[in-house]
Amino acid sequence: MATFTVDAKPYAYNFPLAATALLVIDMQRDFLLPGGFGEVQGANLTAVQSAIEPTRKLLEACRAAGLAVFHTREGQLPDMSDCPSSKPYRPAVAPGTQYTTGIGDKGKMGRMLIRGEYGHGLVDELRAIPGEVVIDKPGKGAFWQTELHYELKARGITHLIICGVTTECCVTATFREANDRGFECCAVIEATSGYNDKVFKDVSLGILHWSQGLFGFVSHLQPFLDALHPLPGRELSSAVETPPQTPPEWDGSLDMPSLQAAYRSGLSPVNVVEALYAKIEAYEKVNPGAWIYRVPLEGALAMARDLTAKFPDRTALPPLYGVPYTVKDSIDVAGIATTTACPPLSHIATTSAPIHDTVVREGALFIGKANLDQLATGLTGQRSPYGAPSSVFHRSFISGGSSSGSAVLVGARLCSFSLATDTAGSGRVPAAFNGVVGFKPTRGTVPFVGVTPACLSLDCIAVLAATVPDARTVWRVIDAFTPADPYAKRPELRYYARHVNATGPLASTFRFAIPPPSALASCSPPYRRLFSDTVTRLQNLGGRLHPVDWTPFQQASALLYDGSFVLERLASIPDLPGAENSADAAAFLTRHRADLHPVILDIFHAALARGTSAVDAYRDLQARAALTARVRNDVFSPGRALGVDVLVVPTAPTHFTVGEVAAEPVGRNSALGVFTHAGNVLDLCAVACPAGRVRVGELVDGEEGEVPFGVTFLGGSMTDGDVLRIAARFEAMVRAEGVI
Ligand code: TIU
Repeated sequence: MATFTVDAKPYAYNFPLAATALLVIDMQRDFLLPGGFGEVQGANLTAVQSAIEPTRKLLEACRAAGLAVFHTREGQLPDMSDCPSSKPYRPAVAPGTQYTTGIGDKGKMGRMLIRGEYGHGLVDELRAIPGEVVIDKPGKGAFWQTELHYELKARGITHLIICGVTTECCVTATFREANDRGFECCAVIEATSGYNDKVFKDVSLGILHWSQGLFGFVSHLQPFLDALHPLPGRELSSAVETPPQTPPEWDGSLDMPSLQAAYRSGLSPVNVVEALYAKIEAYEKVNPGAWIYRVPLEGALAMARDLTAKFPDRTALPPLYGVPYTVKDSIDVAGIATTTACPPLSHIATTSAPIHDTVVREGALFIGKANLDQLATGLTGQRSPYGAPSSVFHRSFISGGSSSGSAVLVGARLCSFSLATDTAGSGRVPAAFNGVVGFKPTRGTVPFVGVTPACLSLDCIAVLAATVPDARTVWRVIDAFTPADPYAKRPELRYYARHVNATGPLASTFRFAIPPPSALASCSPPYRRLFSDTVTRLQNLGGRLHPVDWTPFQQASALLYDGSFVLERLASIPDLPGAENSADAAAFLTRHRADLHPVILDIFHAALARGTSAVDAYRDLQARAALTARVRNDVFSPGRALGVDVLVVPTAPTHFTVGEVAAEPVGRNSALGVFTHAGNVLDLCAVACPAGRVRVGELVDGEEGEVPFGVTFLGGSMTDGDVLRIAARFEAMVRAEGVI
């Protein structure tokens, strides 16, 4: 990772570009312009405004260098329910107070320091652009009652360049809080100011770096401008007000950073769509069955043209601008059928899933809906009436499922990402078999709304993408608390997260566990060998191997298909328009015999035949709670000495051929999930990554070619940011070694 150095106090400040964010504190009208709260406080506004221009320069340089940018705004909710009484009361009752008005009172720019009022907004010079994060905070420090820590960790940020107003108040309060959380911070002298700089500024900043860096570092602006500018391939936005002079460069790659760089240099999404559709047509002849619906070329071109009209400023493009994407066909897109690969369930969606609307709003180009195992039930990709695509690597090998089409389309580079689902491994197994990344965030963080469920209490959205950073980019867009999702995690859970290790040996150390030899024995010989290579690589990356009690994972896995949860799949089948008694699972199966995949029918009939009682179901729920608590407390316990950061497993135990699955469709399907089934039962997050290649002759005598091998990093609930960081480091290593 490129690391930059600037002169600073108490000594040089080093910051890794990809792990650094600029944090601009409270550059709001209320603090900086006449008639706001700053004026009420008796501030010399001209003095405080002196920070605006240096902050603008710093912001421009950081944007041009591709740094993450965060802005904060101080303000209360309109009903002030988030405002401690002392905040307005203390100054108001002070003897001889100058305050005749205060927080919540009407001023010239609306109610002072109230969210949504004009004065609460950022000054025009420092407005946030698409893709930048704006954190609304009720207090002085930016971490209290906000998602700042979660958002920083979600992006793998460990270093903060801090500026804004006021130095003596919110800037240093936030700086000190960030320090406790492990962030390595540097304040920028010219880009911060306060209401009494003569008395406070030097002292406030001096305390930060006193005593060999009590809280962190302080530097001047110029060293940052020198360090950040110019970076190869980037231009300062002020320099590109005229159209680019050189033709746009695009290497044809759909990786998001390549696309974004090409769009910034003038490439049109129209050209991308044209090139892509030619490729799609050609691939259809090679490996059909990945699509259920494709947006016609004319429609895609129209959307691409709309995008260019909507975002004319190439220096301020949203994070998914012009990024072609697909959805698994259990996710609703208004006006298009959602089939869930189950014709009796097919219906034209009247509204889109919120995640679809969100990615489109952030610039993504929707090009179609991907095939899946019927009812999102299966890990093979062999259970759909719309065909069975094979692995993008080899015609004889399965694509994996249930998100079969999603993984194939990303693997064949026919879209940059696909939104899919993962209940028992449906986003991970196909990722492994097509050499792509499958990220299953913590359940209940990404809204599962507008999606036909497979097993509602275990369902989770998954992102399939070419790389870990791409999956992370999509996740940052769709990760949002949604009250409409009854399984949404409480938003407060985002307020707490473990500290970061920003510097020193601990910054690259992590603790990991692996399945015991008895569990790994289910892997094919090449998979065992490649997994062993993975363990060595992780140790070389700084990972320390810890023992783990495998029983809860094994028991959780068994609960999924041997217990009552398989019946929840029947309970999850939504009411069918016009059908009577559709909640009656047995009647549904009988009525739609002809339309259901024979393997799916067998699975459900077998589950019903077990005669599971309500007592069994409650026992399973209790077992799930007990196992989840055990794993939370004893395995992924990041605050404790014995906890591990990640459990690393082979994503699947082997890769079957189409013929092998046809010969034993249920048994081989179950075998595939041995390392994925427990994920959602135990409330874990998971990142499946490519980790090597297998010569297929090692799996099937006489076959030629290669198929990918993948591993999955599983982490405790809400530790997605940490798990992605480890996975990204591993991915960079295997990429650099050329083994994927
Ligand atoms: N009052 C004061 O000096 N500052 C604040 O209330 N907020 C910030 O510093 N942003």
